[in-house]
Parts: sequence; structure tokens; C-alpha cells
Amino acid sequence: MTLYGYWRSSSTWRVRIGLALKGLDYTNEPVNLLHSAQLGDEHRARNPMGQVPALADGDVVLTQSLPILEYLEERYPQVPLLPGSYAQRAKIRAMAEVVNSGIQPLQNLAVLKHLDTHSVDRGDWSRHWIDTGLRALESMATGSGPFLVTDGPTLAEACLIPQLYNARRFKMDVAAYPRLAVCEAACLALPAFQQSHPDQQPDAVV
Ligand SMILES: N[C@@H](CCC(=O)N[C@@H](CS)C(=O)NCC(=O)O)C(=O)O
Repeated sequence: MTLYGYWRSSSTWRVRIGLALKGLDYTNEPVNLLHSAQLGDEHRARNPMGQVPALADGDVVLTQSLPILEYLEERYPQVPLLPGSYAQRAKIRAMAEVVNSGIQPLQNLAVLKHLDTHSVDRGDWSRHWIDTGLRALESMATGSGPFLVTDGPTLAEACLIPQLYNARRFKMDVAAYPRLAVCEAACLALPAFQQSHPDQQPDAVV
């Protein structure tokens, strides 16, 4: 498999977490967002939205991080990203969706660039939407241990942990969400989250 992504992209990190949890090998092909490589013809042929990530599995090219993770779940069921009962799996998906549709699209690069043309402060805007979503997740986190829903990391953590990393880039205090901070510490102690961390990627600039 080949993952087309960017080291600091939260959506790309979601997919790296899924691949790492399932122990799947892949080649990393950086798409430099700062050079607008995501908007070039070569990458748009993979993802017409002009966004990362895209994942090629043989001849199949997949886009959108959550459908990519659902594909991995069905194709490579080892180490499930959607474990537990029907109700738990619905909860995992709901928490992933808070990040995927309730936070990240409101503060992705294209939106922030457009805000610049309306004299809106990128930081204030982004912190507002990140805080709204993280508060919701804090109250939804009902797992008995450190994880959000079940006794290990799932699709929900694959979305949450990159979003918390992103929150820090906007100078937010993650300790303001104590349940989420505990979950983050538990995840970051795991090799799958460590090896998939943005700072560990070959295209990282740290
Ligand atoms: N819903 C998409 C979101 C993808 C997305 O917004 N990716 C960002 C990086 S995290 C991106 O490529 N931004 C480039 C841009 O906005 O120009 C997914 O989950 O894959």
C-alpha cells in the first residue's frame, strides 16, 4: 500500500494510526501542503477534493480518512478499529464523526486561507470550533478505563489524538478536557501511536 499524505495532517495521521494498529506495511509518499502539492493535477487525479490523505492498495485508490479506515477494517480485520457491541460501535463512529465533521473541516487549510480574505482571525475561529467539539467528546467519553468507549484504542482514538495534536498547534490547553487528556496519555504510550506520530514521519520538519 502507498499512503499519500502530509506529516502534520491530522486526517493523514488517522490513517497512519489504523495501519499501525493493524500492523500493515506501507510506503509513505509525502504531498507537501505548504507547496500546495495537494492541488496539483497529479494529486487531484488521486483525490479530486485536493486533500490528503489518499491510500493506494494495489490498483484501488481510496480517499477520505474514515472510509479508508473502514476499508482497512473490512479488508484486514485483525486488531479491530470497531470492536464491541452494536451500541459501542455506533458510539465509536459518533465520536469519530464529531472530529471528522464537527471540528476538522471547519479549520482545515483551505478554510483558513479563505478566512484570511474575510479578515477573520484564524486562531480565534479555530479555537472556537475545536473547543466546541472537544467539549462534546469530553462528555461522551464514558469508557471505564482510559480509552473513550472500549478497553483499547479504536476509530474514535484514531480521530481524537491527531485532533488534540492540532489543538496544541493553536495554543490550546488540552488539560481543560481531563478525560481526553487521560486517553491521549494512554494512546501515546502505545507503539502504534508513537511510530505514526507526525514528528516521526520522513517529511517532518521539526
Ligand atoms: N474529510 C477528509 C478531510 C481531508 C482534509 O481536510 N485534509 C487536509 C489535511 S488534514 C488537507 O488536505 N488540506 C489541504 C487544503 O485544505 O488545501 C478526510 O478525512 O480525509
